[in-house]
Amino acid sequence: PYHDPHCGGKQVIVHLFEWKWTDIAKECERFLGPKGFCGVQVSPPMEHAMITTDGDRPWWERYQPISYKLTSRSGNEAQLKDMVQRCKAVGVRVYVDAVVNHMAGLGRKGVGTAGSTFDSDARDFPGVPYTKDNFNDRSDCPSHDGNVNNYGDPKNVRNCYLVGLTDLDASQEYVQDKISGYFNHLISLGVAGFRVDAAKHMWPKDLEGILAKTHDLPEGGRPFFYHEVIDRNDGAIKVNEYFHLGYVTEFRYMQKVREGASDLGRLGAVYDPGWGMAPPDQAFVFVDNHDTQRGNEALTYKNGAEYKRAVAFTLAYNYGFTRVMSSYYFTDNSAGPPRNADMSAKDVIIKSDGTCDNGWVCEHRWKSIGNMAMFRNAVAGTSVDNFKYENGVLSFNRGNKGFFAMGSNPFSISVNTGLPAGEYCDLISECAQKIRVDGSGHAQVSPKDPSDPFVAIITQGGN
Ligand code: AAO
Repeated sequence: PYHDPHCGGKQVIVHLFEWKWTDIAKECERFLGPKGFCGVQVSPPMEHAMITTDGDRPWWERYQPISYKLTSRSGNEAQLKDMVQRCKAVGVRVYVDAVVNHMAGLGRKGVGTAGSTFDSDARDFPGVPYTKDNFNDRSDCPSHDGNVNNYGDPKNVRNCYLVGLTDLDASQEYVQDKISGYFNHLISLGVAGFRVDAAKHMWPKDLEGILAKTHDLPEGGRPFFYHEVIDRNDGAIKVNEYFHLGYVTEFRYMQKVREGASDLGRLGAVYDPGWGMAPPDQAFVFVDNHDTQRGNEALTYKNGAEYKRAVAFTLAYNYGFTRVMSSYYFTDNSAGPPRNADMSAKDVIIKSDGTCDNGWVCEHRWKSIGNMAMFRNAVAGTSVDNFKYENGVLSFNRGNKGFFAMGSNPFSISVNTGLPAGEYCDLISECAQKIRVDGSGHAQVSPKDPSDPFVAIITQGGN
C-alpha cells in the first residue's frame, strides 16, 4: 500500500542533495518534468541544529532535528510549498527525507534554524515539544555506553543512541502523534512520500503506529514510503521486516553494481536473491547515496565513466525502484554545499551546454544518466531479454519496448534489438542519431559520441 510514488507510472527519482527549494522548483520546470522524472528527494526540511566546524557548516547538521518547523538551510515553508506545487504542476513529486528516529546529538544546545531553543542533554526540545520522558533512556538500551554498538542485537540497534543522537521512544502515542503530525503537514502541502532516515533504528511496530496516523494524499492513496535499512546480511536487522511498510533501501545492490561496472559481464547477476536481497518490487536501489559517496565503497561522480556505466545500467535494467544521486563537488567529507559568505547555499547555475556551475555536479544532467529516465519509464514492466556481453559490449532489450547497449570503449555492433522494424531516436544523443531496425529486429548500433559509449532506444514516442 505504501509502494505507489504517485507520479503517473514514472520510474526515477533524483536526490537533489542540499539544493535550495527555489532552485528545485526551477529544476522541475526546466529539466525534470520534460525529461520524465517521477520526483525529487529533498534534504530534510525540518528545523535543524546549526553546527560550525572549521568555519563551515557540515551537511550532516540537517540530520539533527530541533523541531518539525519547516525552516532549514534549504529555505522556509513558503518556499517549500511553492516548490512542491510547481513541481507537481509539471508532473514531478517531492519526497521528503524524514529524520524522525532521533533529535539532535548529546552535548548540543542553543537555537535551531527556525529559532527554537533546545538542550539535548536535558532532552528538551520545546519547539515540538519533546521532553525527557519522550526519549529512550539507559534502562531501555543494553549497550555499555548508551550508543548503538552491537548490530547483532535489535534492542541495541533500536533503543540505543545512533552516534550519540537522542533517541525518541516512538512506541509512545504522543511521539507517534508528533511524527505523523509532521508527515500530515507535509502531505497537506502536496508532498507525496518519505524516505525514512535510520528506519533500521526504529521498531517496525512503532513505524506501523506512525503510518496508521498518517493521512492519505489529498488526491487519494497512501503516501509513498522507502525505509533506510542497511542490511548487508551482516547483522540482526533484515530488510524484510519492513516490506509491509514500503520499499527498503537495498545496499547490496550498490556493491553488486560497483563490481559489475568494471566487469560488465557480471551485471547480469546484480540481483542475488540467495544473498537475501529484496525482491524487485521491494528494493529501492541506487549506485551511491549521500553517505556512501563519502566512504570508499561506492562508485561516485569522481569515478567518471565507470560511474556513468553503473547508473545508466541501473536505469536500463529491471531491478528495483531507482534513485539517481545529484551532488556538489567535495573533498572534505563533512563540507556543506557550495556556499556564500553568509553560509547560505549558492544558487545552482545552468551553463549553456546544460551542465551545472557554482560547485554543483548535477550528475542527473549527464546525457547517459538524465536521458535514461525516459527509457525506464517506457520499458516499465518488461523483462530483460537477449542479455549479452560480447567483445566488451553489454546489450539487452526490454521486451519489445526498448534496447540498450554500453561499452567501456566506443563500439559498433550488429545486434538483434528485439524491436519491431523502424527508425528510433537514440535517447543518449537526444536524437542526434537514429537507429534503423530491420524486419528481423537487427540493427547496426554505435554511440553517437565515442566519449559517451551508450545507446538507448525505445519504441513508444521514441521515433
Ligand atoms: C554527527 C557526527 C558524529 C556525532 C553525531 C552526533 O559525525 O560524530 O556523534 O553527529 O552529534 C549523518 C552523518 C553522521 C552525523 C549525523 C548527525 O553521517 O556522521 O553524526 O548525520 O549529524 C548507520 C545507520 C544509518 C545511517 C548511517 C550513517 O544505520 O541509518 O549509519 N544513515 C542515516 C543518514 C545519515 C545520518 C543519519 C542516518 C543520522 O543517511 O546521513 O548521519 O540521521 C554498518 C551498519 C549500518 C550503519 C553503518 C555506518 O554498515 O550496518 O547500519 O549505518 O555501519 O555506521 C560494511 C560493514 C557494515 C556497514 C556497511 C556500511 O558492509 O560491514 O557494518 O559497510 O555500508
